[in-house]
Formats: sequence, C-alpha cells, structure tokens
Amino acid sequence: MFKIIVIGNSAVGKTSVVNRFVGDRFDHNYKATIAADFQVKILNLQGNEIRLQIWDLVGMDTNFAGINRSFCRNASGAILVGDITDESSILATAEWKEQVEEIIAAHDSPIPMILAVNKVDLCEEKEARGLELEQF
Ligand SMILES: Nc1nc2c(ncn2[C@@H]2O[C@H](COP(=O)(O)OP(=O)(O)O)[C@@H](O)[C@H]2O)c(=O)[nH]1
Ligand SMILES: [Mg+2]
Repeated sequence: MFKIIVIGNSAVGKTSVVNRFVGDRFDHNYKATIAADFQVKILNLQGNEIRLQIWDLVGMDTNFAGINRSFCRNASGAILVGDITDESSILATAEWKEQVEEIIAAHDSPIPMILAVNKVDLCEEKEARGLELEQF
C-alpha cells in the first residue's frame, strides 16, 4: 500500500481530481471536504497489483494554515494541485511543496511530487498559460 497525499489551496479541485481518478466521478457542486478522508485505488501495473491510499487534505488547507504533520507521515508521493484560473493557487503549490519537504525531512527520505494543473477546461489561452507554466 502506497500513501499518496494531495495538496493545494481550497477549491482548486483536489477532491475532484481524486474522485475522477479513483471512481471516474465528477460533481459540479462544491462541497468542502470536512472530514479526514482517503480513497483507495488499485492499479494493475505489468501484472502487479499496486494499492494506492490517496489522502485528500482537509480543513487545515483553508487560509493556507499549514499542513498537518501526521498527514505527511509515511507518504510515498505527493500531488500538488493548482487551479489554472487562479494564478495564486499555482504559485502556492511551491510553498506547499516546501512545507511538505520540511515536514518529511524530519523523519523520512524525500518523496516524489508532481504538479497537477486543474480546471484547464476553463482556460481560453491554454497555449500562453502553458508557456508560463513551463517556466514555473
Ligand atoms: N470547470 C471545472 N471545475 C472543477 C474542476 N475540478 C473541480 N472543479 C470544481 O471546483 C470546485 C472545487 O472542487 P473541490 O474538488 O471540492 O476542491 P478542493 O477544495 O480542492 O477539494 C467544485 O465546484 C468542483 O466542481 C475542473 O477540472 N473544471
Ligand atoms: Mg476537498
């Protein structure tokens, strides 16, 4: 079982990304995540069953309050989520990344992190934004 943590500002679509990945579901109504929550996704990679326990950060992400230490404990990887229509949320992923690195460094070795830029369906100047993101 690999623990994956999903991090980013409120309302960037963290829960939506997890729901889509785990159950291919999408909900247009915004429901702030209110309880500690994880979902399990089973992947089959080259004949090996890989179990992912995907944790969606709750509560403490509001107002950039900081990441709970126990949330990061034993994580194998992190997905940083930003909203393409909200530049500050994308810049914030760099700060989230630093916070995670700092917390992890106390007990564990560094973990891989990826940036997921969400809500690209709402973006009209995809190419221009794409260039900026490449630099980021
Ligand atoms: N148009 C669009 N809306 C999205 C997308 N992802 C999430 N949303 C909407 O953004 C809002 C916040 O999503 P949510 O997953 O709850 O954000 P969270 O607070 O980061 O967990 C919801 O109303 C979603 O329906 C997307 O890719 N495109
Ligand atoms: Mg949520």
